[in-house]
Amino acid sequence: MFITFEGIDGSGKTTQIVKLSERLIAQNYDVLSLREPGGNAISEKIRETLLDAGNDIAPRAELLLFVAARAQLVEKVIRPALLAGKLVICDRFIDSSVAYQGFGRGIPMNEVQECNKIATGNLVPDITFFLDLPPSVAAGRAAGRSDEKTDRMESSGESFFERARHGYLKIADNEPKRFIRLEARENPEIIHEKIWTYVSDLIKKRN
Ligand code: Z5A
Repeated sequence: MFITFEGIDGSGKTTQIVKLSERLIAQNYDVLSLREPGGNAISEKIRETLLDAGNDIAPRAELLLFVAARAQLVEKVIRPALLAGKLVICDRFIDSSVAYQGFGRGIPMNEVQECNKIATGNLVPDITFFLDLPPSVAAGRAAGRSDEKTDRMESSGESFFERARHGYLKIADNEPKRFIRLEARENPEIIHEKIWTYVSDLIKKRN
């Protein structure tokens, strides 16, 4: 089973992935947690390039770097893990490119979708949790982590994140069965229980 998490920076994906994977592991599921861009040596190198605030990267080059990192992760890590029967959880996947490079940067959607298809060989998550948070609230959370330097993507400005959020809401409208919108301002435990209900239902259906 393949589960992904989406949402703008600081929406609580990491928090929820930790809770979900710990609960699944406690029930003896074989869980692999990954992040995008990253999850293997090559994709982590691409991540460094993409997030380095000193790099001036053109929008299409940015898209191609994100999908190159994705192609490596799918081929070398995700597909083998799924074939081995693992439950794979990934922090971001195809929908991030649609939201950020498509809606955020304005790259035509057919180009983004085509790049995603090439990178993944049409692998689509079984379920995706979209933690929906207004960018202004996310910015407040980021300010609470002021020890970290702002990376290249985080420097893109609030209107960019508004467009990305709008993109996510569009995906939620278009794919309501797979792409589940959750209110990210709720208590983390309440969000986790909602996610758990979806995941345990899906596991039951698969067995
Ligand atoms: N990107 C792209 O453009 N295209 C692509 O195809 C892909 C990615 C794959 C990767 O960032 C960047 O790449 C990202 C999108 C772009 N750019 N931005 N901006 P990243 O991997 O470095 O980070 P991130 O994924 O954007 O987010 P994050 O920093 O890891 O945050 P998070 O995981 O969503 O949130 P968190 O760490 O769980 O929580 C943030 C804080 O909020 C923390 O202090 C928590 O304690 C707190 N929190 C969590 N939940 C709650 C609730 N429910 N209430 C209150 N406070 C909470």
